[in-house]
Amino acid sequence: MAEFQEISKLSALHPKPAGLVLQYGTSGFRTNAKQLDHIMFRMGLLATVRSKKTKATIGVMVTASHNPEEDNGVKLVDPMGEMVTQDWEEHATQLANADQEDLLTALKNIIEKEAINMSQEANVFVGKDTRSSSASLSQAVLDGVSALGGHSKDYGLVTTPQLHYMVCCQNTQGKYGEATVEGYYTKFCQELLLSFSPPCHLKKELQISLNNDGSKGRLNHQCGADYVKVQQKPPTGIKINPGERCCSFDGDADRIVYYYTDSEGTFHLLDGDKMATLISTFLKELLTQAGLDLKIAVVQTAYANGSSTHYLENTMKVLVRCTKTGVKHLHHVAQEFDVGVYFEANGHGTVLFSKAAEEKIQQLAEDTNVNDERKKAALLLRNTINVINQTVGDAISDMLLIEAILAIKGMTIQQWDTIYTDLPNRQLKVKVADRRVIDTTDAERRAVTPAGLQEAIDNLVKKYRQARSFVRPSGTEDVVRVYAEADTQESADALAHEVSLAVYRLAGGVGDEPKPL
Ligand code: G16
Repeated sequence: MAEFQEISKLSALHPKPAGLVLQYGTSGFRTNAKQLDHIMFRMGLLATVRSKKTKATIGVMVTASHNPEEDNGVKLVDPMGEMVTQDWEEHATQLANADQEDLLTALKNIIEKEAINMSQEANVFVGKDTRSSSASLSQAVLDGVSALGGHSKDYGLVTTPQLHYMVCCQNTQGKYGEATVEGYYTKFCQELLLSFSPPCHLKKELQISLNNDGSKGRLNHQCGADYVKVQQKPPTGIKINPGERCCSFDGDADRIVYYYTDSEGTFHLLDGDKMATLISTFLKELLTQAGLDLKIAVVQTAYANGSSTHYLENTMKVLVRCTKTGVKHLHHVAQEFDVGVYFEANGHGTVLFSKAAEEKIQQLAEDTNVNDERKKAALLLRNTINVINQTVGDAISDMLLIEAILAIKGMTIQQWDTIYTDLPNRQLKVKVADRRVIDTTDAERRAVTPAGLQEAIDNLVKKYRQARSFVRPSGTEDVVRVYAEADTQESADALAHEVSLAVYRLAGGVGDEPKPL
């Protein structure tokens, strides 16, 4: 086929460094930007083939999200704006790691296995973040698409959730919204201000001052949602007055965390767990007021603070489910419920409403025979659906939703913070020679390998009160992540350190031994 000759020629312009093997991780491929040119070209090929298979538009986002500026990465977006399915993650790994001379064979294998009709049209949307490497890497994606004769639309600089939104709009023929950046702002921002304005005067109250807007400094360097969450402190160089409500996004704006400092200068973090609690409480109250019998659940990961799970299950009486890290996992579990609120503690999350739930809410909102209280609740629920980006966690849409809820409830960030008290916790990273030696089970809460590691963790946890700890290999950075919580910060820090040492000793640590905090 003519396309295949073209691929041979063009792929030589995007050669794979010999011996380089990269795994499809938590959210696509991610590593130093210098190693990614061939990956991008090949993901352009894969997205084109996926588009032919699904007869729909596919998205490719060039970003390394929370990683340091010098990294980059790629996220593939499926037709309804969700992350690409797991069997295609395997295709992606095959294609990414094929030696230069085997690339065509690897591609043909996928085409054959998936019974792709190559004469089918293909359409790929491409977006990129602000990293300096993103321009040439997104060009490599576009080259891959055109090598297979696919059509592409380059959205340039967009957030990851914006690209997910575009793909969903395109494939629903505009039902979800208009597939433009303007359409995005109209749907999530303008409608929010209009629909929530009468009851809460949000428009008047919401004054935003922007810091670290990308005009200077390095992306995510001592700032951003991941920095604030993991370091448990505000971004460096930002002046915060006591009680001021602040939030930080990550590098591609699919995560958000809130925070403030009190009059004593103590830092308070309101992470994904606190957002899940506020949102699910708000929705549950509205469902009750509306008299709608819809099943609501909160989906978390092992990183969820024990206090949040306890509060949701025991005080809010909300169903809680735990999955592996990665929004793709949370998203799928959330789809099992009428209303599925999913948030990772790191601030990545959204709310999903089933079709049936949306219809019931819509019917009630239009019903002229219901009392005022039910009607008002139904209208608020409908407006809430309109401002949520259901394709993926979205920092902008999440922020507006939180702002609306706080305004409607007349709640300050301090009041929100006191709904429950987080157990002190600590997250650390350990460098090991090969992080794949750690295998986990039970939604990553227990390590199966290397031998003796889980036993060591269990023994360490026993030393502390209200303690819990787990370790898992990161899917976005070359590190093992360690999480610990306990009744005091000193205990959480000590436990995290001791578990880090166990990882270092039993899982092949490299460099210096972890030091106490
Ligand atoms: C990605 C995923 C998140 C995950 C995070 C960290 O976020 O989308 O679901 O929590 O990586 O993953 P890991 O602990 O495996 O490194 P982002 O915002 O970096 O794309």
